[in-house]
Amino acid sequence: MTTTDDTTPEDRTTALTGHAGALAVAVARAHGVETMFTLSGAHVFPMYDGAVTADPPMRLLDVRHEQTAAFAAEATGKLTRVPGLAVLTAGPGVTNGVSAIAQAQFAGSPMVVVGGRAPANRWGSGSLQELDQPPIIAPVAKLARTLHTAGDVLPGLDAAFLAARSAHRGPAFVDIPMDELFNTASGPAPGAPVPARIEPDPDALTEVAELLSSAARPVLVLGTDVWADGAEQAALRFAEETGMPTITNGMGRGVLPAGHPLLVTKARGAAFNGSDLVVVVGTPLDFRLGYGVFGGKDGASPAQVVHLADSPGQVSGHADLAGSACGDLTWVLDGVLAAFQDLVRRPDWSGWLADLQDRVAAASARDAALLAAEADPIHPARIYGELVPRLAEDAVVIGDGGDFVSFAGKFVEPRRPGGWLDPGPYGCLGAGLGSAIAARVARPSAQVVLLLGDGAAGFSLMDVDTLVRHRLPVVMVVGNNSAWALEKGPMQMLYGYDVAADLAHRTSYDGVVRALGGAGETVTDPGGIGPALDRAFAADVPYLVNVITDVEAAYPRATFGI
Ligand SMILES: Cc1ncc(C[n+]2csc(CCOP(=O)(O)OP(=O)(O)O)c2C)c(N)n1
Ligand SMILES: [Mg+2]
Repeated sequence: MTTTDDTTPEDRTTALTGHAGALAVAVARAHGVETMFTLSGAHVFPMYDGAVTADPPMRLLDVRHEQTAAFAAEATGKLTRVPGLAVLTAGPGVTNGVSAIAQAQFAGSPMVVVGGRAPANRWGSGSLQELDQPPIIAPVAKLARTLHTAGDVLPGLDAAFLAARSAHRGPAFVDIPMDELFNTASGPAPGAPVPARIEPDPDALTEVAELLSSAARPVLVLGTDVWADGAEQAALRFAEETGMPTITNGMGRGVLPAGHPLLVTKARGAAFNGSDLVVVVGTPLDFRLGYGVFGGKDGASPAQVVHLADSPGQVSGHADLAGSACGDLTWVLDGVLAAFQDLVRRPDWSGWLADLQDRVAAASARDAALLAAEADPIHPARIYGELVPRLAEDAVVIGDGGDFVSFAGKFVEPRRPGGWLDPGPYGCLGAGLGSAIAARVARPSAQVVLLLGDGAAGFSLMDVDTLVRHRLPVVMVVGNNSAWALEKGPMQMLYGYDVAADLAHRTSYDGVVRALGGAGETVTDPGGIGPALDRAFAADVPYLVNVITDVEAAYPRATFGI
């Protein structure tokens, strides 16, 4: 690729000339991309040539299944808040990435997928993998379009990155016909514009502050977009200055660190049932939050609900809202706080907070017994009893599974934001290895712990091969209950029997990892978990601790999300 400086004083633009793959890499780099996740296909070769000939080269991370490439891009977006980039070859490469793209759309994760596409000059003649892909992707992405010519790549991909990075964030997809991807074009260097911050309506902020000042038992909920929007400091400030009891979910976990006196996630039921005002920030009012209805049991009135969102389209359309505001979440939170502090009436919530704190303490005491359980077969909680004290402050913990991951949500309380990855509202099994690869790359010196149900493990474990080839050590822990437990329990409950819910007895998932060049061990005795984890953290290869757990120890679930 050549770069020319057009240095007339009036027009100091830099022009790029190169094949479309090189131009695409230049755009991605301008938007902060450092790694291209991919699985080979001739339709996208120029993307690789663009990566290896760039100065400096862009890192290529080649995986064993396109779902892993796409989940790695999604996790990169979540962890770094810079769009992750997946390059998927035409046809099946792209369709294998659809679940991860949908997951990114549901979770608001910034990512860009560049798809290969059958050549334009043969379109309609039946060339290999000739599939019109944007119509398949459009329902699950912010943007899905074909860049028809090499000349479209600079502006088209720049626009895709801008869409992915703009609130509400999400996936953007482009495909480029193979003949055009090999073609040369030139154009102005990508501007990589920074998305404009959305200004909230000041009147809406004042109304929310007024609702807050007349609340007796408020609760604050902080979700994924607080982190995605870079509002974690504003959110902590808001919680601490108002003194509101706070519950976190998704990537909002860790905004109030574990043990923070205002963090009442462990008293969630009592907080929501007893509250008269729930202020939900940066997360949809979906099944995870009772569809936005809090309390109202036994003839009591439900709590009033305020929804604060990162963009207009995210404000709930189905919930009965007492107030709402949208925009850049730092501005929203600081704006509500300033308006609240201007009000004469500053309510005293200390009694309400103290009551919830007592409940948190009681719940923690109850948990302590489970975390130390000596049961045989092993209770999954015991794994967290051993893992949590071994986690460093900057650990990245990834959950991929059913009940096993629900237990993680209950027992692993992050000490800082940006280190907890769960599947989010799309709930797609199989993100595990892709997320672990992304985490190891994004946080080279942090602990990376991947928690896998034995069922979930089957979706992506072959990509341990990728960890091995690219020398990416991570710690994997399988909660091996020989079942799809999160489905087995409900089916038993509904039918009194279950089918299609059992897995092979005590499969050696650590053996799979060893066969692929990593290491690991099976643990059947509760006392063996801690030492096995120590060996896993000390290993310099991917290491899987396969813990045989009790299938009867189901997660006590209040909702199945339907
Ligand atoms: C791609 C995908 N397929 C199926 C499901 C439905 N599902 C949700 S949880 C679950 C069971 C997971 O089993 P496992 O990973 O072993 O965890 P466990 O519940 O046994 O702890 C299934 C099948 C899903 N969420 N995603
Ligand atoms: Mg299982």
